[in-house]
Amino acid sequence: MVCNPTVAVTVYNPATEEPIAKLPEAGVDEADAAVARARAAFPAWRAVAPADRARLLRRLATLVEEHAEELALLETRNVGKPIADSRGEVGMVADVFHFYSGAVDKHHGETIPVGGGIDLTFREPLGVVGLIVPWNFPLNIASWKLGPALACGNTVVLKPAELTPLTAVLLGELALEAGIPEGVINVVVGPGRVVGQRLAEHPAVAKIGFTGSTEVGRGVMQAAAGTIKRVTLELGGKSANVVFADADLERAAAAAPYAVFGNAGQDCCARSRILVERSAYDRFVSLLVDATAGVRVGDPEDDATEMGPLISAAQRESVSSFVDGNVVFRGEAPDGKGFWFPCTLVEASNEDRVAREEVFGPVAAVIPFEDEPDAIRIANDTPYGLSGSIWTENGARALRVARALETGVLSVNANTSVRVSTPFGGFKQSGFGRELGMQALEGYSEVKNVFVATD
Ligand code: TXE
Repeated sequence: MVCNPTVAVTVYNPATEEPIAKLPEAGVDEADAAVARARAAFPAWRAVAPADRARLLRRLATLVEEHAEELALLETRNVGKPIADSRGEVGMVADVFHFYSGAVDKHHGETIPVGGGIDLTFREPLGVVGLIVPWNFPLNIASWKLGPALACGNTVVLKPAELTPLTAVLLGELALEAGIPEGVINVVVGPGRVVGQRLAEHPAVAKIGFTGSTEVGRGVMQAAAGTIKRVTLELGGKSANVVFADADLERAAAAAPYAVFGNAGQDCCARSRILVERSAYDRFVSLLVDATAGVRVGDPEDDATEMGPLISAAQRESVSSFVDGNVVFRGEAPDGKGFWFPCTLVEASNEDRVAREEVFGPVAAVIPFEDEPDAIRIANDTPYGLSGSIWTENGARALRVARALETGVLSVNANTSVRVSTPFGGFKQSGFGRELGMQALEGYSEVKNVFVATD
């Protein structure tokens, strides 16, 4: 880790509001030092034989598995997410490194038939890449960027969010223990507007992989423009959960709360607009209220907990500002210390602020629609386009609507968005570029075309 020993970042447990760690805070000089170290490490890292690079990533995956409980507990204490969720996320981190370990020698160039010679393409690493990560899935999102970046032979500067740096620091230590050379992964803990901004502007950084708010993403894109950096942006969402009257309503209602209240709603994929066909509206809303009342909110370290607190007091204040309309359900939340907010369902129109802006908290807008074209119109009437779900027993309709929705990731009769081997990313103002799957490798490499004259 690179840091300025004179300034400290204090990290809190959002369930107790107690400080849990104090870390030195990096500034511009430390960001520059990290880039210099990554630059120095690049030639040797790109030259590591593919099988050896794969072995190092595999070793990192194994170390994550061996330290799974420690990582999960750290993530739970720092983010407030239920321990069962943290365990699942750490499992995914190990799977991500296993996947990209296997991808190292499967992402390659081709030969293209041309006249007068032979044409070859190579997949070249970019060099030093800056990875800027948010606080909602700190370790997971770091791994989605680190895996493909390292597999392609890049070196990295990883900037976790100020509120949640702990698992990134531990991951950096595990990478060294795995044998990944010094300087290949540099974790820099510091403010986004200082360290993040510097990485986005730095002439020696070739690419920024960013996840965060659309507003900050826009700024990163502008800062990166000065040096024509490559940019991948995974930004906000306002995704629709579209429930047709011909769906299995019990199943759809049982799943819907977890599609928006998971991670206390602090999820860019949250299906926070629940669109319901008018003819099934009353029945579905009644089932939804019952299912939402069943979400277990409480101590994140309890195995049975399904929803913990929000990340901060500021986040709670921001989420509260969305609840001023027609509340159809408001659940329970613990009293006392911790940034708690109850599961809340609000009846809304798609024009209301709660349906237009990303709440990033456990508040869902329930919106009726008349028929299939109306559902598509409302679902697409948003500047975002990240994820979404379609619930119907009609297979043709499922595919027809899936093709019509302007969004990067969709589930039919399910509410999951993210899998290690499948591409993840947004349309419209939810960003561009894809993470996960083989597609992520495209964003961390350049195609070089070489023509060899043979005539
Ligand atoms: O995100 P930011 P914040 C949304 C969500 C949330 C809001 C604010 O609506 O309420 O954003 O959260 C770094 N140059 N999402 O403030 O600010 C920052 O340090 C470069 C959506 O945490 O976008 C952190 O590491 N980097 C979301 C990262 O950017 C900068 C995830 C994200 O922070 C920077 C999180 C700058 N000028 C929040 N300023 C999602 N889509 O998953 C900040 N950063």
